[in-house]
Amino acid sequence: MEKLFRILFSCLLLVYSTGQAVELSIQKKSILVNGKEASVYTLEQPDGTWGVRAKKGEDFNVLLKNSINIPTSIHWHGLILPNSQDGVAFITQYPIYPGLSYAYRFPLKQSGTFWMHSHYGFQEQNLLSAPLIIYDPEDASLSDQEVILLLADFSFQSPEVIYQNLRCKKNKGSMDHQQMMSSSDLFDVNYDAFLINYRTAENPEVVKVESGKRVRLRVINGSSATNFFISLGDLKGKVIAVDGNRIKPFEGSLFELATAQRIDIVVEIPRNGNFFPILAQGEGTDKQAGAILASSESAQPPKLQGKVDKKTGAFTNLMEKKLQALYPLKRRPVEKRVEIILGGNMSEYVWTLNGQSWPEVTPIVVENGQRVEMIFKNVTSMSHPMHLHGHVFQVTEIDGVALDGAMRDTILVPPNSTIAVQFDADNPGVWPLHCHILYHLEGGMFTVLRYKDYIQPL
Ligand SMILES: [Cu+2]
Repeated sequence: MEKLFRILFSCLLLVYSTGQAVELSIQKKSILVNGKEASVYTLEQPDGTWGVRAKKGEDFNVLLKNSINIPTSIHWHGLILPNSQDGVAFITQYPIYPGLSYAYRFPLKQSGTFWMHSHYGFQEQNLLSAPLIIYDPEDASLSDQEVILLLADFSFQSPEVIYQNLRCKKNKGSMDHQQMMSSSDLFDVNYDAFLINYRTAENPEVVKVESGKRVRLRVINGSSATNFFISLGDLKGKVIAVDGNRIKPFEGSLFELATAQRIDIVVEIPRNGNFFPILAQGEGTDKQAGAILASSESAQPPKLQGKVDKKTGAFTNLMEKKLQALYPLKRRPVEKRVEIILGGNMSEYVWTLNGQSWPEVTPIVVENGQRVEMIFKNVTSMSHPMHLHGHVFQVTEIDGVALDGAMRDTILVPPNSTIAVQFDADNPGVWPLHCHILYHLEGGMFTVLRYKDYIQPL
């Protein structure tokens, strides 16, 4: 009898833990940019929820359906997950073909602001991305409300044409090349508009907030190729996390956010004033996106401009040098040191890691259990946001200065700069390591970190 009860009980437990998968569908979406309609992509649940919200400790349990007419794959950016769930087409899984679904399930070890995006073809350029927020009940006291702001860069030109033009432009000859290099090392593509949550500055999202309350801005740079300066205007902010990882609070009102990075900023809504614009201006450009926090419903929100008078300067790593992890890596000797030269042949728009261009690359091999240091040396005139899948690393050295820097999954390496990061190799698999400027990635700046003796599933 007791045995029967025990069997019944474990059956009940099994049913409970199986849970209901979140249905997430890859769809087309129509948006309005500069008065013109455009067709882009999105990831939505049946009730219209954009992306996924989940809880730390629970399972990420998603049934992903491809409802568009081309193959795709979706990567869960920043998550520490089993290699088979990483969602990169032809590395850890085959693409999901039109009409088919793919089930993802793994325990969520982290909490914070993450995102998801296509890792197939030029789809991410067509805005195939969405927020992925993981809550920890312990974080509830940090703010009274949250606002998710996903940044994007938009062009009416197709990414295929943009890429062809980049290759041709660089080929036009040394004179043009010189001119181009001096004027636009800060960005590759002249976008028609920058967006926050699919909207331009002229047609911004207006979010209701309350005077005296603390709002946690979860800002995600989901752009293809743009670094953004995030301006809080009159508000003062306290950064509490970058790339989903807590840092020691860092105050300011203007922050740098490289492609694919995230920043969580807590702002207190003042009692005087009704509207508080949050602006994101593209590095080296005079264009911006915006959203408005509104503590008044009666007044008319101010007009925001998509184009401003002054272009921004270049990113520096001054902010990065000041960030300190709240939960740093435990100190231990480095057992594997890997130098990675970020290079490129500008005349052909070919980008390289240690002189190699994907897919003709020699994987970086690490052993399970090793403390690994990766030293990125950028010898090009452009900056590169380098992203490692399946791991979180700590920034430990910038241009020869040691630091107890932020824990991240994406680090911007400025021109002529050397940045070292460390992590523990504790997640066996074959993991992409690449520049997140999508046209640099397409131009070859992609390799894999492979665990010794790991058998690649594909
Ligand atoms: Cu790059």
